[in-house]
Amino acid sequence: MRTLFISDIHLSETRPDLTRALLNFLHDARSDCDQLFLLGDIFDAWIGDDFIHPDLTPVIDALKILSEQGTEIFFQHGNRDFLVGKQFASRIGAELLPEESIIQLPDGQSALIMHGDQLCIDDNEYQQFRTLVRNADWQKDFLSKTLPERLEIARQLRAASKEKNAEKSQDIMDVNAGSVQDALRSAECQLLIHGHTHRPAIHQQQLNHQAGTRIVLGDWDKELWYLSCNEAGCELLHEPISSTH
Ligand SMILES: [Mn+2]
Repeated sequence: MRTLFISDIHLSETRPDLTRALLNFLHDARSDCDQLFLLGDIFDAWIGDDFIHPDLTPVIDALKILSEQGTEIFFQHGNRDFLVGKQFASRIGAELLPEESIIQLPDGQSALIMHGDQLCIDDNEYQQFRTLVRNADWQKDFLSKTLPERLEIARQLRAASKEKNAEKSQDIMDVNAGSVQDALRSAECQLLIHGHTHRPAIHQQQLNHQAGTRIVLGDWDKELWYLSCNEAGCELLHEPISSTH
């Protein structure tokens, strides 16, 4: 039994090396992956299931093949691809998960999984934005616009976020320790798995006098990161991404 977790690949037509790396990763996963969890920001932008950049269709096909061959695929939204919908999920044979889910790992441990942006509560500005764009009416209104309109809004939002983030301290953009504890306490879990911060690590922390663990997945840039879990436990792994072939 093998379960894999990936997040923050930020696939886009501007990074064909990331698309190739993911295609290789999914190909390798075919032989022995029972469950694949996509924990958000797999795509750098998503403006609706009705528009997928042609350069990304090989990824869609590879995910579909993987699910058809028996790997269960689960998808959680990130702050970039929060508009991924049921249509896309069914196209790849994946199940869309709520933004916080509790799952069981092959070693029997329960884990709370999420993208992780909801833990960054010190970033007030971002949390306000998150509330806005996660609102069903806002999403419905956005998706009813024409493709050129949606592309333009997405471009503006990205530019604004880049500008704002440049002014923010690193601490503000990391998770808030209290929100991690609250999340684990209310889920009654000792293990949290998330992405988003691009700070891959395994943190041990104290929770109500009990040991808690927080595993942070890495983003894909020069290296690809994944968490691999089997009956013996979990390993956070990384490999270089080749830009040449
Ligand atoms: Mn993110």
